Amino acid sequence: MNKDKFTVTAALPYANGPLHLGHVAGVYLPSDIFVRFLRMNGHDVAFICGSDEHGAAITLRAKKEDVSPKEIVDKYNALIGQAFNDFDISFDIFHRTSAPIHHETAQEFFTVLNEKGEFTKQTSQQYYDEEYDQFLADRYLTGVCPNCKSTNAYGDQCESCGSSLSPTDLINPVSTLSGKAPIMKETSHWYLPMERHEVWLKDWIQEGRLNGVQQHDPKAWRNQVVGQCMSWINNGLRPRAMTRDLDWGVKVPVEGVDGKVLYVWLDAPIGYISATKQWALDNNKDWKDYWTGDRKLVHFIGKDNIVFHAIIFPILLKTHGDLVLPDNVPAYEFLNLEGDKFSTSRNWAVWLHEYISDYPDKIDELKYVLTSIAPETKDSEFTWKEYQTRINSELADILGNFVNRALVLTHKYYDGNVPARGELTSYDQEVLEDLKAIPGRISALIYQYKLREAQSEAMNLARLGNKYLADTEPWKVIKEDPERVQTIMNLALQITANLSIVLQPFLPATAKKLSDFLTFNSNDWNTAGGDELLPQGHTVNKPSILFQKIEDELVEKEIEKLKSSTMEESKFDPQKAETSFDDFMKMDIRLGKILEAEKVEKADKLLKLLVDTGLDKRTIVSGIAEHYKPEEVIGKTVTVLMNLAPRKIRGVESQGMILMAENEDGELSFVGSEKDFEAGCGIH
Ligand code: B3M
Ligand code: ZN
Repeated sequence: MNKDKFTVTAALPYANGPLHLGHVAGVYLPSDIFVRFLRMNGHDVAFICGSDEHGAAITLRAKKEDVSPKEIVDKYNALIGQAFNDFDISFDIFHRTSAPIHHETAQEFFTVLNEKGEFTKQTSQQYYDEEYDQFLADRYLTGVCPNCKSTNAYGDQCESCGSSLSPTDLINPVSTLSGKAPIMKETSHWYLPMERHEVWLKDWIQEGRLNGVQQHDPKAWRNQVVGQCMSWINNGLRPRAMTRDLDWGVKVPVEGVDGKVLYVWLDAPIGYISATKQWALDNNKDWKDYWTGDRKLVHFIGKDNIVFHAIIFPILLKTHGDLVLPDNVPAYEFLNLEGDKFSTSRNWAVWLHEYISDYPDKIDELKYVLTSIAPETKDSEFTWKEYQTRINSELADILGNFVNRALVLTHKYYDGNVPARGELTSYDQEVLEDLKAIPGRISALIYQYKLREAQSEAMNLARLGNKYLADTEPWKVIKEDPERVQTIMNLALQITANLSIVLQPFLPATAKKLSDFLTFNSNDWNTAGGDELLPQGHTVNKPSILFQKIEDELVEKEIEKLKSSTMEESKFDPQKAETSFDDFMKMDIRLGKILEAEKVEKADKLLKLLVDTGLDKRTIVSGIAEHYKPEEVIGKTVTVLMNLAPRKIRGVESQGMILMAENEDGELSFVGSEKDFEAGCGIH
């Protein structure tokens, strides 16, 4: 029997917000099922997770909530940890990257690689916010996407079109700190020359070989994982900066270097190792056993983390030396919600902690639905209607119904004692064949990370039982052939006992209830398939209802809640960064009256205006010529920004600016005076 040893990791969630069902379906639930199954099969396994508490994801959230990064990570580490606990995700440890042991571990990693000459040091010009005295990495910059022209692309990625960007790709970049245009400033960083690793990476990812030795079966990796990695590699690997100018994170451990931290991807994945170290310390184990030798390392992640786990982290592990590379990186596609993407900013989400507090007795129900629709090979969708259908027509009508019938009839006919088995019909024998084959089919699927099919195979056992009772109709046969019914009920009870085993990885609470009904308990997967788990005369308890049906009201209520709490994506620009009263008061804004207007030569958009400002008559060049003819604007009362530094536009000096309102179609409108106030009146 396969007794491989495993270290299984689940992506470290950023401690900057709660978890939603997309995270659960695509990382935490599948990894939990996999690990529960491994444990039942006697594999030596460590199941590792923790919160990712560094990076711009955290500091930006802190700024938004106007609290310190530490307050943010403490709050969300606790919230997420509690939700995992309540949802019964069976991590061996849920650690955090702010722990000192993690900082030490990540720094040691950096130092080893640095001393081995695995980094290069490069100086470059990077965007810098003068007001905040800070370099602007990744998400600290927004601007116009060069590809789709969306106005709020980030320095590392455009969320509208999905293209990955670098800060200098952005058109009109703006600092998210000050809201101002950044300047360029020189800085130096440590880079990982990824191009050095191209050759072995290709062999390892495509063939599963490392230094000529077969490491894993490349066919066991999901197509989209291999595909994404190879497209990255074939596009040419480039040096990637491994440090950042930030003060929140793991400090770069080099003498004399200040204000620099490790890039979050040279920090977070090492969190798997530091968490293992902490767990080993707490449990009298040696962490190295879990990261060296013939240990199988498996990373459960979302598809947006593929290259970090299948390219960058393996480079770090290999160059560090003495550590295993992942055996598999089961990456999940995305789960959508009621026809739309999950969105934290728009609050289009079902939050795990809210679900748990609203439906504390429906944990397994949610697990069942999420595994049934898990986005294993393509994006999938959660709807409350499907939630209801799957629970009612599968869990309640098939599994619940079968278990209930089997146990109620056993009490009715035999006082709860398992009856003796008589001669088997050929139908009985077929059913037993199926019963014996199902656990093997489930395990084959789980070892291939096909958990969705594996759960459906486990449900086939309940289907088998349900059909067996429906076909054999013991409630009718009891009158003319009570002996036959003893055999039927014996078999039905053996099926229920098997269900209490094969359902454990998927529905642990339900399997436990079943065990309690049956006064039978086996955590050993190898006992599954047995047809004499419950001996004749063994006494079972009276059952209670396993699954309550989901009413239409619940579905309606949840959809209503989703719709009423979501924030519509505004067609207008988002509010700009905060400004001070003093800054506002520096602006001199007044009413003005347009006296003369003419087109500026060779400039389609510009009108040259003579404006009475109450103080003087001055020339202002305004970009409104495509919207107004000169004769239309003469006599209009408008709003003038008086003290904008004079600028030469097409050879004409403009001494101020006319403020205009603009609608979503790009039409312009003057902003004037409702009561016809005269030119020169101040606007404050
Ligand atoms: N926190 C990114 C994410 O949540 C990151 C994963 C780290 S895994 C080492 O998508
Ligand atoms: Zn774009």
